[in-house]
Amino acid sequence: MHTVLKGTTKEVVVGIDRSFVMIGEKINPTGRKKLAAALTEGNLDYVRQLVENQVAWGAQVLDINVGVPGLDEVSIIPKIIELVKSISDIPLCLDSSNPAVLAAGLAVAPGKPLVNSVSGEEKRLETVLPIVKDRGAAVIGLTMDDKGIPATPEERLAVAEKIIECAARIGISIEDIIIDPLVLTVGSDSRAAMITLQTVDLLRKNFGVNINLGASNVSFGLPERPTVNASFLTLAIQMGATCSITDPAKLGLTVRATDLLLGRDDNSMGYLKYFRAAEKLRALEAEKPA
Ligand code: THG
Repeated sequence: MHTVLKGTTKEVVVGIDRSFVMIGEKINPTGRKKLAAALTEGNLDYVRQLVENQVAWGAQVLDINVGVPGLDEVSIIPKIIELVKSISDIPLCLDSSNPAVLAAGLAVAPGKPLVNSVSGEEKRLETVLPIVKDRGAAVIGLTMDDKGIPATPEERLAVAEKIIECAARIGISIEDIIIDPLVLTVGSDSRAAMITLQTVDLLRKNFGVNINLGASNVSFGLPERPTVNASFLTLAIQMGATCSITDPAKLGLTVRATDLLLGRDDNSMGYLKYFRAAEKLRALEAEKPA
């Protein structure tokens, strides 16, 4: 199963037989005061820096979330997308729970974007899926519904099935759906990661669908988060996850090493190329004045 995303010129294929796709998470002001302030003040230099940095570190898609309380997201998201388009030609992942914001973003997004996200909640299925269909976009489906996030892998699988069926009814094919089995923090429930991993396994075996994870969520509240995130992502890729909303500067080497270990990197070319680029970036960053 292949999900094809397109930017202005770049095409990215998500699939179990492809290298794992990193969706850069950093254009998201949640918990990031500096970005929230930059978006509020209309200071696009900082956003530009985050875009360039993530692309340099190997992000193949960029997540765009402009949700700052009190800010008019509908008018800001097109401006941010135009900025990203002027810097990079990679596909975009529009991250909002507000259908009006998604529609405003989809109107200016290049190629074939990814919508983040729909869920099994009735109202969201009704409002988001038609927008996705009209634009010919792909969509992330979260395994939660009107009752919340199910506790068991089997129940999360059932929500995924509902999303896939609703989408099919209005003409969105399963190739254009990426299921996100949701990661909660292991800091508050030590079984949280296992439940997500088991859901990944069921999704792969039952539907063969592409699977995304917001891998950084797993480590909230814990020390040494990148290590926890990297360990989790490795396990998830082995189980069948095919893309992740993540920080490529922190997780890139782990992701390319996992591709190599799983036989998805002929002659280690992807890993070696990534390693050399990362070495150069680190040297540049070390030279920069603080
Ligand atoms: N699934 C889907 N979409 C998502 C998520 C998901 N979108 C939002 C989120 N989860 C993924 N994005 C982030 C972005 C940042 C962080 C975690 C997830 C994060 N930020 C650090 C913090 O808050 O402490 C700040 C790090 C920094 O400053 O660089 O951890 O699960 N479909």
